[in-house]
Amino acid sequence: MTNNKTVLNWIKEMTDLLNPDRVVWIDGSEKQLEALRFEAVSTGEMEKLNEEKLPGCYLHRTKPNDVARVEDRTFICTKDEDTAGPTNNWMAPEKAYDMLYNIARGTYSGRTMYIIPFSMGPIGSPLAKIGIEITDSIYVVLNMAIMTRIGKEVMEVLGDSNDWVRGLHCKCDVDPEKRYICHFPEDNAIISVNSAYGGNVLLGKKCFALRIASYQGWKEGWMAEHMLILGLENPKGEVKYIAAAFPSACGKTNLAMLIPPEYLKKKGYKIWTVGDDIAWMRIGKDGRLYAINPENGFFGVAPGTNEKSNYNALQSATRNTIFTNVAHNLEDNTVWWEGLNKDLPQNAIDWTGKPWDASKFDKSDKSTCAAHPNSRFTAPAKNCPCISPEFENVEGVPISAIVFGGRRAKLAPLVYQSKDWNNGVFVGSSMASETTAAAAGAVGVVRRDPMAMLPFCGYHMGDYFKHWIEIGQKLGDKAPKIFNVNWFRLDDEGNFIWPGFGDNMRVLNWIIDRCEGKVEAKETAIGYVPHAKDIDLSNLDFDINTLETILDVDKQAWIKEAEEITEHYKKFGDRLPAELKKQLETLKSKLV
Ligand code: GTP
Ligand code: SPV
Ligand code: MN
Repeated sequence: MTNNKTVLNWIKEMTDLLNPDRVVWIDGSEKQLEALRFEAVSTGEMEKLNEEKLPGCYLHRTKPNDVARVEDRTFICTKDEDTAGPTNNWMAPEKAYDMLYNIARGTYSGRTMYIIPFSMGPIGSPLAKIGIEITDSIYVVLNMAIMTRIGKEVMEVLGDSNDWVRGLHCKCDVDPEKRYICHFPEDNAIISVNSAYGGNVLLGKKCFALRIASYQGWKEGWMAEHMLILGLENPKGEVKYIAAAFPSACGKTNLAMLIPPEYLKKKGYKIWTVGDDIAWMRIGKDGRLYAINPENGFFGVAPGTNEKSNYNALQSATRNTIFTNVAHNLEDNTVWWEGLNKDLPQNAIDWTGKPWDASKFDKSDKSTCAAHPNSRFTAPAKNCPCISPEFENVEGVPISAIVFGGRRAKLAPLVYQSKDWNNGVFVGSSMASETTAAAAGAVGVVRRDPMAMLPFCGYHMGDYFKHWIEIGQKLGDKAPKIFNVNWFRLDDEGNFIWPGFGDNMRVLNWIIDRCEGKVEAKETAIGYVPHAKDIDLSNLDFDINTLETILDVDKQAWIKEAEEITEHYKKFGDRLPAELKKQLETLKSKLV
């Protein structure tokens, strides 16, 4: 498929190492993909679902020990340990290559090696980047075919260039003890062994588009961020774009595909989805910040997705979709998950492959769930009813607002605006969130997750903050405004106070109004907080006094928070930008 020497040499080296029985180049043709689907079904790797209800859809189960990203086994392998920084696991490159090649050696024997050329971003776009993933998993090939642009054309665009990312994936024995997800930003290389779960093995996604790309962006003057991108259309037909960073399983897909409340919809408000997980952003010719979504599909959380919470995601997953670790409803050969609807399937197989007993289901006990809490759908972006007309725009869309957010049962107000760019960088750098099922480990623990990039930043986070500050300096007065949101405040009984989902539109409208200078706000120690009357609560059964409680800035609680941020900042030592130190001091002085 190519004469590119750098590619052919690498393939030769990998073939010698892995010893496959067969080598297959993925050309991107529907014929080849269909043959692979057929093969995966015949070996039991995937199950074909009801062709009438879910055309072109398949179900896959991973091993129970392999259901989420493994952050403690994820490494940044730079020559200097300091380049990886205090928030990443580090391994010396020679040691890592040695160990990984020993694990991978000969593991493709009796198997087929698939070579997937893929483009992150529209093929040929000046903002796009190319990768090649080698894998022994058909599941990976078929997911990559949805999540990225793949095939022959990618190799044509690459030509003789050496500017591409080498991705090696080996399923091996899916042994958690030998599972490693390693990144070599200085070599443009990724090696992932002993896993078959999405975030660990779809190497275009977190591994390339965030960990490697964040490093590239640092070197080349752009940004790779864990952000959704949406367009908000007002009744005049004007569209403003917002990029938002929330940690894993904290609502990016939901916000990106939001349907406004009925009365706002009638007025003419509409949301367009550009991306739901990753944004690559750079300064455009006019000096504004432009973003593209490097992906071509959605790898979305299934549980909780339903007609009401996220109609557009559900629609996206009605055809040509791969479901992973959801329940198999044998009644009609479809899928089910907690929160899809109230009809608990009476004849179903749970995500571990065992018959599911609906009578024992207890929402609060995860072990009784039919679908894994991190079960996912892989759906083509073009299926999404609200996909933005700008989705394929090679220049990207201009960003008016950047929004940070996380899960905070207490403290963080529903929404506030930072005072300026550097203050916004401070807000992002100090954000915290309760952990979710998207990564292996404890769930519900508050941790600092700067810019929602803690598990995804491919270099020293102090340098990453500095990079943000420098981008802001270049943008000057054309910089997007920076906000923080929290949909997840809980009452004393543990219920979410804010209705969330579609009603988040009310908050987005305030954000855009602030960007356009159309609405006043209350200045507080942490930033500009809305006057409760300015959040439109029309046609909503939600009391303005309750809204006041979630807009409140509790000084005592923030004093404690500032102390925790001080601790958090200590990790970065002298790589913490002076601008951020100053921001923290200013906050403290305003809280006394
Ligand atoms: P990743 O794909 O892991 O990066 O996750 P994500 O950030 O795209 O999260 P997603 O939109 O899939 O939402 C994850 C969970 O948060 C789901 O269970 C949603 O139901 C829930 N969620 C999303 N938005 C809201 C909201 O506004 N309020 C509440 N209470 N829950 C929400
Ligand atoms: C996340 O965890 O942020 C995801 C899913 O988007 S994964 O691809 O597994 O990283
Ligand atoms: Mn994500």
